[in-house]
Amino acid sequence: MRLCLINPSNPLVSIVKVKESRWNRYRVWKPLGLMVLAGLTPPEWEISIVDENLGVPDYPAMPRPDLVGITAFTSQANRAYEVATHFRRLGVPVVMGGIHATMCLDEVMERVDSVVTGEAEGIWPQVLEDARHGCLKRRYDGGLAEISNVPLARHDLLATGYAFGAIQTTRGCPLNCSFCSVTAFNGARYRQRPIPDVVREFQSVREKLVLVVDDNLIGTRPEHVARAKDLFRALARANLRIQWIAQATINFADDEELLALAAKAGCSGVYIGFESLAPEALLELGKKFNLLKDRDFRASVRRIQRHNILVMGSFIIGLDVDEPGIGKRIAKVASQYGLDNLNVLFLTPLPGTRLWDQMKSEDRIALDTFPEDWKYYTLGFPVARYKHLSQDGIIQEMISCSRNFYSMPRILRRVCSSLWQRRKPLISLVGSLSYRSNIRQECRAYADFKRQRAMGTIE
Ligand code: B12
Ligand code: SF4
Repeated sequence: MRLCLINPSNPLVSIVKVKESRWNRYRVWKPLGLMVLAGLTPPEWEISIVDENLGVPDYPAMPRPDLVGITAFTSQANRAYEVATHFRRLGVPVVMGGIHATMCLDEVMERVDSVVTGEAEGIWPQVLEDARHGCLKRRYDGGLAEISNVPLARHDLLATGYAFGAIQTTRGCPLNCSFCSVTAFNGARYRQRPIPDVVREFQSVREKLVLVVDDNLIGTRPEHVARAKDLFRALARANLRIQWIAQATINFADDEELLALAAKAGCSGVYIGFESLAPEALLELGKKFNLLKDRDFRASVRRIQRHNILVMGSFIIGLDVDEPGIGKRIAKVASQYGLDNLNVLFLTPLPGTRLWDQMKSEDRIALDTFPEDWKYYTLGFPVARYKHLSQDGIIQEMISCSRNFYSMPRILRRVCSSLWQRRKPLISLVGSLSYRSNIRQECRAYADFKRQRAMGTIE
């Protein structure tokens, strides 16, 4: 029995096009969900994983699979349906799962043979068994997995073409920020994989750089932080010689022991969601961790960097408080905080989030011809109506932010300061150049977007 697992590409997401720019190699993360599915699949199945981000294969020339499994974020849904149509025409049953299938069940059910909602661990063996007997059900629900049942992902199946390996150690987030799908999808309970499993999985990763995909590696409560420390101690003991990057909330900066252990375990960078400069916006988004009254962000960032850990910050543009000039202000504040890299995203209502419900009720979703418009839900296009910024205006703000933060003088200043502080100047330089190389591609994408809108393809 042949199983083909597919991660569809989105042609509008330039950062994942490895062949277009060699810098993109440092920004592509492996489709870990499919590697976990492969880990759950019994040995009688011959498995192949196709990541279209590394190039779309000649599907008709491939050996005919007995079952196709497709994953998709919302932004990949259109392409997922094209791929599904191809295989269904050949009579191959297609199962789709992942976040979009869970949030837009009815839409997906119309386009594939079977849909798996939620996490797959508890249900995938049953799906395969039914497929083997030719009696796939239209819908399965995996709910939330028992975290100790998460298998080791099959890192051997996607062995080349990536600079980074990927690993997950926790699921779920209690913070439930209005724009984010994680609490709706993975639940509010912070579930932690057993530390020995995580260490074993790290040992099976071939890359020397790894991205830990957890939404918040250290969690929010003292017991979460204690577990993170235990994990870091175990990783350090295992002496893996792997450098890794993770996502965390700003409270990462508040515990010197945690920072020292993380660095010893191989942490070389951390993504932190700052989201907004305005406290009222943070309140609206529900990001209470960033709201501590006496928090000095510059000092917090510096404390992390002192442990030789780079800090990548992410902000949202298009919040109700954002007015013309916001792009430059974000770039300036990010520089004042001393961030090594900056990632700015358009406020985007993703299905299943509180923001979606709110914007829908206020008739503020501008791009709503679905499923076609899902391809713009990359957080890289303005898909909503923003309070103080027109569509053209917000695009200009985004470009001005990137050009300011990634101007050559600012990049050099950052590299010099990391040299001076004996941090990782090379990684900082590669990261910045990767972002900078993308600005031109982004401008082209915005120009196409505006052209299509003017032609009436987009409202
Ligand atoms: C790593 C990651 C990325 C990586 C992508 C890696 C990859 N190729 O998968 C990068 C950095 C590239 C990325 C990019 C983006 N991401 Co992202 N990302 C994540 C993150 C943090 C972890 C995903 C992960 O690996 N999870 C671990 C695996 C094991 O879980 P899983 O993929 O969910 O798979 C499980 C189930 O879903 C299910 N399943 C999944 N697929 C299938 C398929 C079948 C057939 C079956 C049966 C089951 C099944 O089984 C798996 C095991 O339980 C999630 C947050 C999250 N917690 O999910 C956001 C998240 C998925 N990303 C999100 C977004 C919005 C994006 C972007 C659109 C915007 C952006 N700039 O961040 C881009 C778009 C990329 C694109 N190609 O279009 C949103 C998606 C929301 C939505 N409705 O689509 C999330 C949920 C974060 C959020 N804030 O809401 N992302
Ligand atoms: S944005 Fe981060 S902190 Fe907020 S709900 Fe999502 S994962 Fe949790």
